[in-house]
Amino acid sequence: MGILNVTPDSFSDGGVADTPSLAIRKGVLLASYGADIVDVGGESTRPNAQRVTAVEEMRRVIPVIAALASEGITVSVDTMRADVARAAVHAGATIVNDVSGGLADPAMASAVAGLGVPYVAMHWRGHSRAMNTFAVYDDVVADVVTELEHRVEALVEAGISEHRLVLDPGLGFAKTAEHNWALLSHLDRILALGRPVLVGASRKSFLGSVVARIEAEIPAPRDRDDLTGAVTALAAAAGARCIRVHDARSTRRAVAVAHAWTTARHPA
Ligand code: PMM
Repeated sequence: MGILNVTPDSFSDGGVADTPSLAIRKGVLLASYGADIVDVGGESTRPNAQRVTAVEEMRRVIPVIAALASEGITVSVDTMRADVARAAVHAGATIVNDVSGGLADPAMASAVAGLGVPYVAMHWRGHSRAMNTFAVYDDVVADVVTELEHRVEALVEAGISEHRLVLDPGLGFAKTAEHNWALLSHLDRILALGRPVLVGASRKSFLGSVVARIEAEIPAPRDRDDLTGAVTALAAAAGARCIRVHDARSTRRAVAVAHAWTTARHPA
């Protein structure tokens, strides 16, 4: 899944694609480099980000989604709002990616049920401006698994069929670096919930913190694609079905390495 943030303020690529024509070009490029899905978002979720209005979010994403879908590209919409999800699917998106797992907008679950599209439900505890204060767990893996289980129950109750649900541990959302590594190293516990798992580690700051132990400087977000590739290979080998990333080409290669590794271990 290639990331297309149509925002002026995302943490690693904000401003790169904040006009529709630049965004469309970047989306086409992501697909040509091997992204199976292009994930279009119009609201930054970086720590301390302020919310934008639904009207502004739609103004940013809808023309881009319509153009990419008309090129035959599979598009997901990264939104916490039911109205934006609905407009995006009408414009050609075929997947809804909600970092709040339906918690930010009480109308989201029934809207997605009505739209009948796959839904990525990420583990989430609160909006970006306050999320760091929620990074408190007894046992992060057990707590995230339990909270995701509760989301699955509520989403199915609202009418989303279980086979359309994809789960995501929500790396960096109300999580410290230690929490993120614990979740990545226990992906099997999230996979045991029985749904496909999406991992979104791309360029996040916990990757930079690893380098601080071996190098003098923490790499800037744009200089973290090799670290993202290492996590991608490990996550794919551990069974993640989808990896959400900024750089599609290096990810495609990392996934190919994971595939070669796992198929050599379990030949058909
Ligand atoms: N991370 C971000 C945005 N959307 N969606 C899912 N499903 N999982 C994530 O981890 C996730 C997401 C924030 O990262 P960005 O600013 O690089 O898009």
